[in-house]
Amino acid sequence: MHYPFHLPALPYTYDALEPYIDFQTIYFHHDKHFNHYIDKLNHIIIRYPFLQDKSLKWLLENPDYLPAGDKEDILKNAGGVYNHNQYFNNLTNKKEETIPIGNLLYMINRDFGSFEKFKEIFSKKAEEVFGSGYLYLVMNEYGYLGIMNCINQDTPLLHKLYPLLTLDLWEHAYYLKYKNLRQDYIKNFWQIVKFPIL
Ligand code: MN3
Repeated sequence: MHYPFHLPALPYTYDALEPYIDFQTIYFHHDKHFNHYIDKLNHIIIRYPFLQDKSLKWLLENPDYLPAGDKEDILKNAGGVYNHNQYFNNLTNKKEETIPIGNLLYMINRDFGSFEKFKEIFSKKAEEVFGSGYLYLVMNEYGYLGIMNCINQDTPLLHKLYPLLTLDLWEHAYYLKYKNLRQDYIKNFWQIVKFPIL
């Protein structure tokens, strides 16, 4: 028996993002929801030895090679693993990481006008997301930025777009603390978001 995927450890403690995201939310989101996608994906992959040495990215970028009968379930669960990995790695309790610097700052200024303008547009689009899904800051193969919404567990990878920021807008990401006030969760994202160094 070979289970290729494992739950990665959180890159911070469960309470590190308080008061913006609380211990309980992070615990259930990471140890239960995220882990569930890993278990489900492993249970499908176990039946296909040729998929067991493939990366998550490969599974998501090559849907045509996936076994027809399980293709949708593989994409859904691999997407769940990929999106959660991005999301948790893209949060931080280090204030200095919440501001884009260097190349990324240059690209944000170029493609959105300013960092303030980018935050305004991203927040507005996040508030407009309907149902369960994600909002991403993505980069295309030419190095240009855009904002993209995926529903359920779709990922930008299928469109050759790479997420630089991933905001989980499923209710489980905020409901324990924020209840119906999703806009406050979105507003507080800027307090704990980790911008990558490009
Ligand atoms: Mn989630």
